[in-house]
Amino acid sequence: MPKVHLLDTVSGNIRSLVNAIERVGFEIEWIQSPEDLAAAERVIFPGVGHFGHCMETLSKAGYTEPLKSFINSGKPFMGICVGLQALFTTSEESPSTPGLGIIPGTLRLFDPATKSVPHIGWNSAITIEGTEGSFYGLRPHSKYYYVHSYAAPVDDSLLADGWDVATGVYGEEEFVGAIGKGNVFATQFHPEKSGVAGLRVLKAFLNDVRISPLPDIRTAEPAQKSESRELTRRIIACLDVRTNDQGDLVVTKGDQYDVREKSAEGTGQVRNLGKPVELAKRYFEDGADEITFLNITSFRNCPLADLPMLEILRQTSETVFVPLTIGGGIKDLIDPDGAVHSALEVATLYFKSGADKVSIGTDAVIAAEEYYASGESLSGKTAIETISKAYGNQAVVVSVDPKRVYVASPSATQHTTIKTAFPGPHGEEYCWYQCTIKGGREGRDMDVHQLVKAVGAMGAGEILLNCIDKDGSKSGFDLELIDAVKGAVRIPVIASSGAGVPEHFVEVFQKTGSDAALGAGMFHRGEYTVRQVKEYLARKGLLVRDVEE
Ligand code: 1PR
Repeated sequence: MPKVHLLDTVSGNIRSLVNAIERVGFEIEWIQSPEDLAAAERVIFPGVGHFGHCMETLSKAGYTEPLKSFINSGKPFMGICVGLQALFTTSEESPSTPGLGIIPGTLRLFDPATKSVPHIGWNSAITIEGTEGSFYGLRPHSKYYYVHSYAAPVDDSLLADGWDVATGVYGEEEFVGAIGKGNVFATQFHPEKSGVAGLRVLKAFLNDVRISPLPDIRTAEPAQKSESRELTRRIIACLDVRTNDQGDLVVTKGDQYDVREKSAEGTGQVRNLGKPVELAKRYFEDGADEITFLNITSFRNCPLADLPMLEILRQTSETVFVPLTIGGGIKDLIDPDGAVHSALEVATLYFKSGADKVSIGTDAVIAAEEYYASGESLSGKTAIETISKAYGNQAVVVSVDPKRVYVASPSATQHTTIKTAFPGPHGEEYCWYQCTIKGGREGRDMDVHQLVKAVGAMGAGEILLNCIDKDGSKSGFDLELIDAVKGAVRIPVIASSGAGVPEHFVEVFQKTGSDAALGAGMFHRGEYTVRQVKEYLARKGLLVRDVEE
């Protein structure tokens, strides 16, 4: 097998990239010291997380000058995500830390006043006319997976300086999605997470097949909606996983979080809807934009290294090239032999096994309670803070499990209420959303507004907004809840719970500002496929990522 050198100084989810490179027929050789760079023929540098942290790690390990020399030697170099950003002069994320300075310019924070930040999801990388000679495998109608808060603005001086630029559009901002000149090629998006379109880019770079000039379609009237240059509507397939009574790891699905079959005799077996790795692969092939695994029983009393979800992720990441999120049990853990592991260690193990994001439920509520008890001061020690500091806030999702508490009037509670169009059992016209922990089994004296504000302050990158009242109901998402949460935070919100038909996805995107929508039961039961949902959205004029074969 031909080889490529991989420089991984800032460890994150490198497994997906390794799997993607192997998938397109190349073998990895690791760069283990700065001296190895001199002998390398082709290098990929997948930076992750914080710009300053990445540059400082490179510098401390002695890589800065050897990396510049490699790039200046004319041998093929590819940067990914922060690996692209590292090529620039500076970043607003860490103004005092210099980048490699190969490309003139400063990375800027997306404007959070007008849209959710980070920018998460599938967007374009469309070449500006006449500038495609340094690119590999990019197609104007393909969508690529981005996750970042800072980006390089599109600047004429880049073009004047001979850089080829491909762009995406987020809200009112146009940003650099890919950039290249001579031997340098870099993508802000993650090719290893961009399905078939991303594998095509990697394969072309590794085989040195540059794209031939393509027309500039930025100003052309899109022939189809899917040609539009913006973020698509993200559809996420969610798999709740646990062991059943026979000891097998299964995908299950509850009604209001009760996952046992109902029978005349009472409570029955845990519902078994399939095998996690198989189902994830099916949803990927069907066009799911992301896959989320929720380990709903957290495998208490299991040593960290033996957690079954680690193997599920390892296997899934071999065939699924879209982002993978893992939730359940992300907190400080004590092994049965007494060994203590921090939440950061737990998350690290998941990232190394193929996860791109971790989702935190119970521990986030406890941390938020402590945040308010301490007068809204940050301890720096919570799982959210430590993981987002190490891996970037885009890697930390907070999964919220709220349920409605009806009240006759707002004055009946100290919590933030909404006036609901669906009154309570005694005609109550108001409700607040109570946060729960331990899979909905325990309600806390905290409302969803308080929770999302606190976790936003701690550095969470995204909210996975479940709703216990709606879970498994097939009656549509709780639009009132989603509206309330969108109004309270700037980070992206994933709508979850209640999807039963494709129309529910259209409704949630048209009537709320939700950034993504998640379905579970309707996919597992085979009532609709992800592809059918996306086709329906497209027919209704909503932009979705086409499934590429
Ligand atoms: O608290 O950090 O250990 O995380 C536990 C995680 O497991 C949380 O994310 C929590 O939401 C989840 N969880 C715990 N118990 C259950 C349960 O069902 N008994 N599942 C559970 C939550 C809810 C959704 C579901 C949607 C869509 N599952 O993710 O997939 O409601 O379903 P639908 O489309 O079929 O309506 P921690």
